[in-house]
Amino acid sequence: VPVEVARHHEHAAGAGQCCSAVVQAIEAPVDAVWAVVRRFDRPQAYKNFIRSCRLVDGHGHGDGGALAVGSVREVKVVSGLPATSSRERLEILDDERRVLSFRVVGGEHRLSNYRSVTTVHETASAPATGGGAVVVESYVVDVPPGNTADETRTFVDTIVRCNLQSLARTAQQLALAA
Ligand code: A8S
Repeated sequence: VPVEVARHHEHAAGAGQCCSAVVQAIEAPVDAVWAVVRRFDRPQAYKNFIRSCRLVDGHGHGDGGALAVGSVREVKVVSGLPATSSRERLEILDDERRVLSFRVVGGEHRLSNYRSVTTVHETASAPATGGGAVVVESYVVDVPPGNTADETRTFVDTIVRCNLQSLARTAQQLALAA
């Protein structure tokens, strides 16, 4: 992993914050994985806890605007979680190095100041799958009042792991259909 990409995962967790990272191997070409990850306007394509998503503050119009740094999306969360919605701002979208980062800027949930970085890396793989990838997703977040850092990491790691497992299935299907 190039050093300038690895650096994106070095979060400075302040007092009352915690951070962690989840790694997922995917048996699909890196481009198929990145094609799903980069769609800041369509997180529900693989994040099963998201019911719907709409852009609230795109810079410009259409796809280009939706995927520009500074774009803000509002996601509605499925029931059963201690959350109903989240407002998230696109911080980094680097198609060359395959880096996406967003920050939580509002919404009704307990994860204040959540920020994550997702990077997609090419790996050697079985020829049958046409390529292989590894996804690294790291985050930093405030520990909510009444919770410990361990509880917060367990909660968020579970969501992120589910998202990345679903991403693996989605990208593998996409690659098989191509
Ligand atoms: C992501 C990662 C996370 C999303 C969390 C951790 C969230 O959308 C859900 C439940 C919450 O309690 C917080 O990449 C929040 O989406 C599923 C609404 C932010």
